[in-house]
Amino acid sequence: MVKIIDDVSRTFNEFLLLPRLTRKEHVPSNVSLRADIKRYSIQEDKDGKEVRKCLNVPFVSAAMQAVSGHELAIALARKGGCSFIYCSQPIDKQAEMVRKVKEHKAGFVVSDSNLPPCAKLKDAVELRNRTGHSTIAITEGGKANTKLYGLLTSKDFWEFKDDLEQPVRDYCTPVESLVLGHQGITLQEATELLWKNKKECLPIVDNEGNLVSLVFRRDYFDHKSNPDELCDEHKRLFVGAAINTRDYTERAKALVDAGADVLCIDSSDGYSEWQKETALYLRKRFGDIIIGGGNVVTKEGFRYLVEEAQVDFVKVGIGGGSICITREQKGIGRGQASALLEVCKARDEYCKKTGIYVPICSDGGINNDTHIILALAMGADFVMMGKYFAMTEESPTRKVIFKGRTYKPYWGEGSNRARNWERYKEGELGGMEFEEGVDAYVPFSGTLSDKVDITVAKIKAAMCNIGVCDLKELHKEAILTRVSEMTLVEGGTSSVEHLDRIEVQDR
Ligand code: MZP
Repeated sequence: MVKIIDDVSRTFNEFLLLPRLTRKEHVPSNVSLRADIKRYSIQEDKDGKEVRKCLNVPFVSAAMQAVSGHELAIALARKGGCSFIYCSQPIDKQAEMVRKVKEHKAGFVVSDSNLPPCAKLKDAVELRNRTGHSTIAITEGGKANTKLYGLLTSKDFWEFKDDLEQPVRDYCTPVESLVLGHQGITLQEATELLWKNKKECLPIVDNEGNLVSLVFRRDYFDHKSNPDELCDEHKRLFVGAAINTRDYTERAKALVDAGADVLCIDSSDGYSEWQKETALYLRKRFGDIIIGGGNVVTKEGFRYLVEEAQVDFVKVGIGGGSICITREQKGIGRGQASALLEVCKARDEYCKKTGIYVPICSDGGINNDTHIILALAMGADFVMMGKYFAMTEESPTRKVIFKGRTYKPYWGEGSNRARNWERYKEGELGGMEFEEGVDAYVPFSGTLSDKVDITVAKIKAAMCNIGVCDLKELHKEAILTRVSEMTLVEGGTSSVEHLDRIEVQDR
């Protein structure tokens, strides 16, 4: 006979947080958003023997083609979070993305807008529109790490006046006239050269004149203004990578060799023997590396991943993703709030019994900043987001304009579009009869840095209202209330006209 559990499946929108006493020390500058990402022993932590692995902000980006490429991973690590580079691509390409993040030296950018001298101005326009980068390196091979010929910027030609069939070699500033930095130069020295020569961009070359990287004047300030930057012990940016339960032996090795700090087993249903087999292999092969497992939505799933598979953190969520149709297609899943509350309770019980704390990641269904605050209050240590990041400048897709508004494409990993990569690898895909994700567009929301700053400000303000200064206190002190539909209506604006919906006429 089927078993029916008592409560209904609940979502974030059904809850609100109650304010608690705000003391004078509860100001945003005192609030820390550091979040554990690796299991640890409470006792060893108290004795000072444990070096806890933490994110500086509790956000990770979803392992999805439309989300976590190397540019987004760099931008997110600089804000204190971590990206999971997607595994729905060939192993060498994924490893290359990880490598690009690890090799990114703050302020030193490997040029990804390059053309050979014979390319035409129209190619430069096309490249600029595609990447949004206005400085193009002109190199002998048309790619980075070949001999530098010159630099072409938007100021060197006028798209609407010059003949776009002309070669870029006639318009760029040739290498002889450029101020150059030499490989090994420090960021401080490079910045001084930029200031002294009143330049915006300094190409760094090796002894043979090959382009190594570019230093931009604006990046210096950017670097200074990112105090939360998340790095490994060698001061390289922190990055994660997703793996699947099929080619994990080969893939994980390539990713670890490329420098991945965290491996996360990517599956919509992680309560499986494949997941256990994969996690145990990774632990045996790579020792102390951080391993994430999931996704689960029940306490049984949590216990299995923690006790049997011994993962370091557990990802919670099935069917709540903004592009996900798993629940419609298979009838499998659970409201994200219910799933999270049950799994976090199981985590706390496990911690009480064993003294081991296992971080929880709430994955999918974050529709606004309030949902992040609720997820953290419900016990999540950090949240994984797809749509939130797909909307930003740094996601790996091109902007499109539709009816005067700017959008970015966003598609699920279970959509045909995402799964197509395997066709190139092994010919026609066998066995895939239905999709679990859709192919969609999301509104463009600007740079990741600006977006994260606003979200962080809101979370810190809410934590001050609750009277807590860190996430552990939030887990202990938060009090949630369920909301009626009428409470939701009351919470919105009432009987006022929004300026953007009416035409204001000047008198
Ligand atoms: P969201 O932040 O866009 O709401 O959700 C992102 C999450 O949706 C991912 O981290 C992943 O767990 C899940 N996802 C990704 N693709 C699919 C799909 O095609 C999916 N069904 O459910």
